[in-house]
Amino acid sequence: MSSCFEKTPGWLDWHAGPSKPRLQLPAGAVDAHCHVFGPGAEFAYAPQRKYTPCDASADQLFALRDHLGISRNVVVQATCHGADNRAMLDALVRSEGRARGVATVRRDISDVELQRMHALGVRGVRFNFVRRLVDFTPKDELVDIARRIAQLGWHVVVYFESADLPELWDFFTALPTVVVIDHMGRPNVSQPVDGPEFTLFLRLLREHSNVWTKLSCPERLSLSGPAALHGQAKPYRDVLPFAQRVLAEFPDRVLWGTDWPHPNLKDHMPDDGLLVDFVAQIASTPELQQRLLVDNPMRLYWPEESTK
Ligand code: 0GY
Repeated sequence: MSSCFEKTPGWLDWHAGPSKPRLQLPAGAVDAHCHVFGPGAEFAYAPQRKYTPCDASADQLFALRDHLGISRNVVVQATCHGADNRAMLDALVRSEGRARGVATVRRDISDVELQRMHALGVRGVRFNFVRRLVDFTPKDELVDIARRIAQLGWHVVVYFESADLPELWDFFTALPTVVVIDHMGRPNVSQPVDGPEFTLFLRLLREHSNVWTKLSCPERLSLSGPAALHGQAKPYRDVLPFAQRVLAEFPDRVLWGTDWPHPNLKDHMPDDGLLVDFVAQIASTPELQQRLLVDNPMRLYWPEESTK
C-alpha cells in the first residue's frame, strides 16, 4: 500500500486478508458507506486534508465487494480529497453501474457539473461537522447547496459528533431533502441507550420522516472492541443495543456499510468479513436483513430498479 504521499503517523492500513463472512447475504446486498483513497499518484490528496491515508483504490474496493458477497457500493467522498471528487467519480465509472456516489461540493459548483455528476451516479452530498476532519463551512453555503441538489432528487448525508446534535438540530430539520445520518450520530456507547443523548437522536428520526441513518461503524463506536469475534463473547457488544433499537423502530430508514477502508482508526483495524457477520447480530431475521441491506438502499440509490 505504498503511495507518493507520506501517511499520517500511526495510520492503520485496511485489512489485507478479510475472512469470508459466515452470514449468507441476501442477493443484491449494498455496502452503503465506503470510500476510495486515491491512489495518491493518480488522484492527489487535497492540500487542506486533515490526514493522509494509505491508498485504497476502486479496484481494491471492488475486490472486497466480491469477496464479501456484496453486489453494490455507495462510495462516499472522503475528506482527504476535499471537494475534488475525481477519485470517487472514477470509481463510479469503473463500477459499471454497481456503485452510486455521495459528493462533497462547494457553492461555486456549476449546474453543468452537478448534472455531469448525476449522470455518473452521484445521488447525494455530504455535510461534515466533525472538527477533526474538516474546517467549518458556513451554514448559508450548505443551505444553498441543499436547495440546488434537492432539484436533482439528491439527498444530504450528515456526519457529526453526538454532543453537537442540539446545536445542529434546527439546521438538519430545515433541510429540504432526505437526510442520512452517518453511524447513528456517533453515540457515546458508554451511556445508556435510553440516556439523553441517544434519546434526542431517536427523537430526530421519530419527528422527521425524511431522516434516515446508517447502522455502521461498530468498530469506530465500540469501547468493548472486537474481542472473541467468533467465540463466546459478542464482538462490539456495547454498540449492539443502539443499532438494534434504531432498526426496531425505523426498519425502513436504515442503511448499512462497511466504512472500508476505515479512516483514522486508532486501536484496531476490523476484519471486514466479521463486520458483515455483525449485521446478523443487529438484524436477526432474513426479512430485516433484506430491508437493511437491499430494499432500503435500493429505494434511495437505485429507485428506478427498486421494487419496494
Ligand atoms: C468515516 C469516518 C471518518 C472519516 C471520514 O471522510 C472522512 O474522512 O468520513 C472518521 O474519521 O471518523 O465515515 O469514514
